[in-house]
Amino acid sequence: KSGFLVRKVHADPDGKRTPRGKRGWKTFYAMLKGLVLYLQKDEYRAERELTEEDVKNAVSIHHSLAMRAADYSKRPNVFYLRTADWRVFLFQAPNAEQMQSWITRINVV
Ligand code: I3P
Repeated sequence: KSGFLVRKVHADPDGKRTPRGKRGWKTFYAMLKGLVLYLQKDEYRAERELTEEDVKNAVSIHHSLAMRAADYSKRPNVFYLRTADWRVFLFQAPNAEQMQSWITRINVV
């Protein structure tokens, strides 16, 4: 599965609140491959190799949990992703259907 997602980092490893200055929303082209959610910052190019930055931004979804961010009302179609190391991301999908599809795909693996 792949598509555009807008990401906000809410908590760093161990659940520590991400400091101000690092909490802004950023658009990525996301690709779910196996247990890894790759987030490409640059415009998506299917054939290009992963950059160092891509590797840094990749998120392991092993033992992670995705759920609709029912308590977050500033933007629509936002879901939480809580990882095994207790990081928390918010991701905004382009529409409700895409949001649900990402949640389902992340939680099924
Ligand atoms: C953050 C940015 C986010 C905002 C966040 C700010 O600033 O403005 O959009 O979240 O608020 O800290 P920065 O880019 O300097 O990190 P919202 O869009 O959800 O308001 P927060 O600290 O209350 O999460």
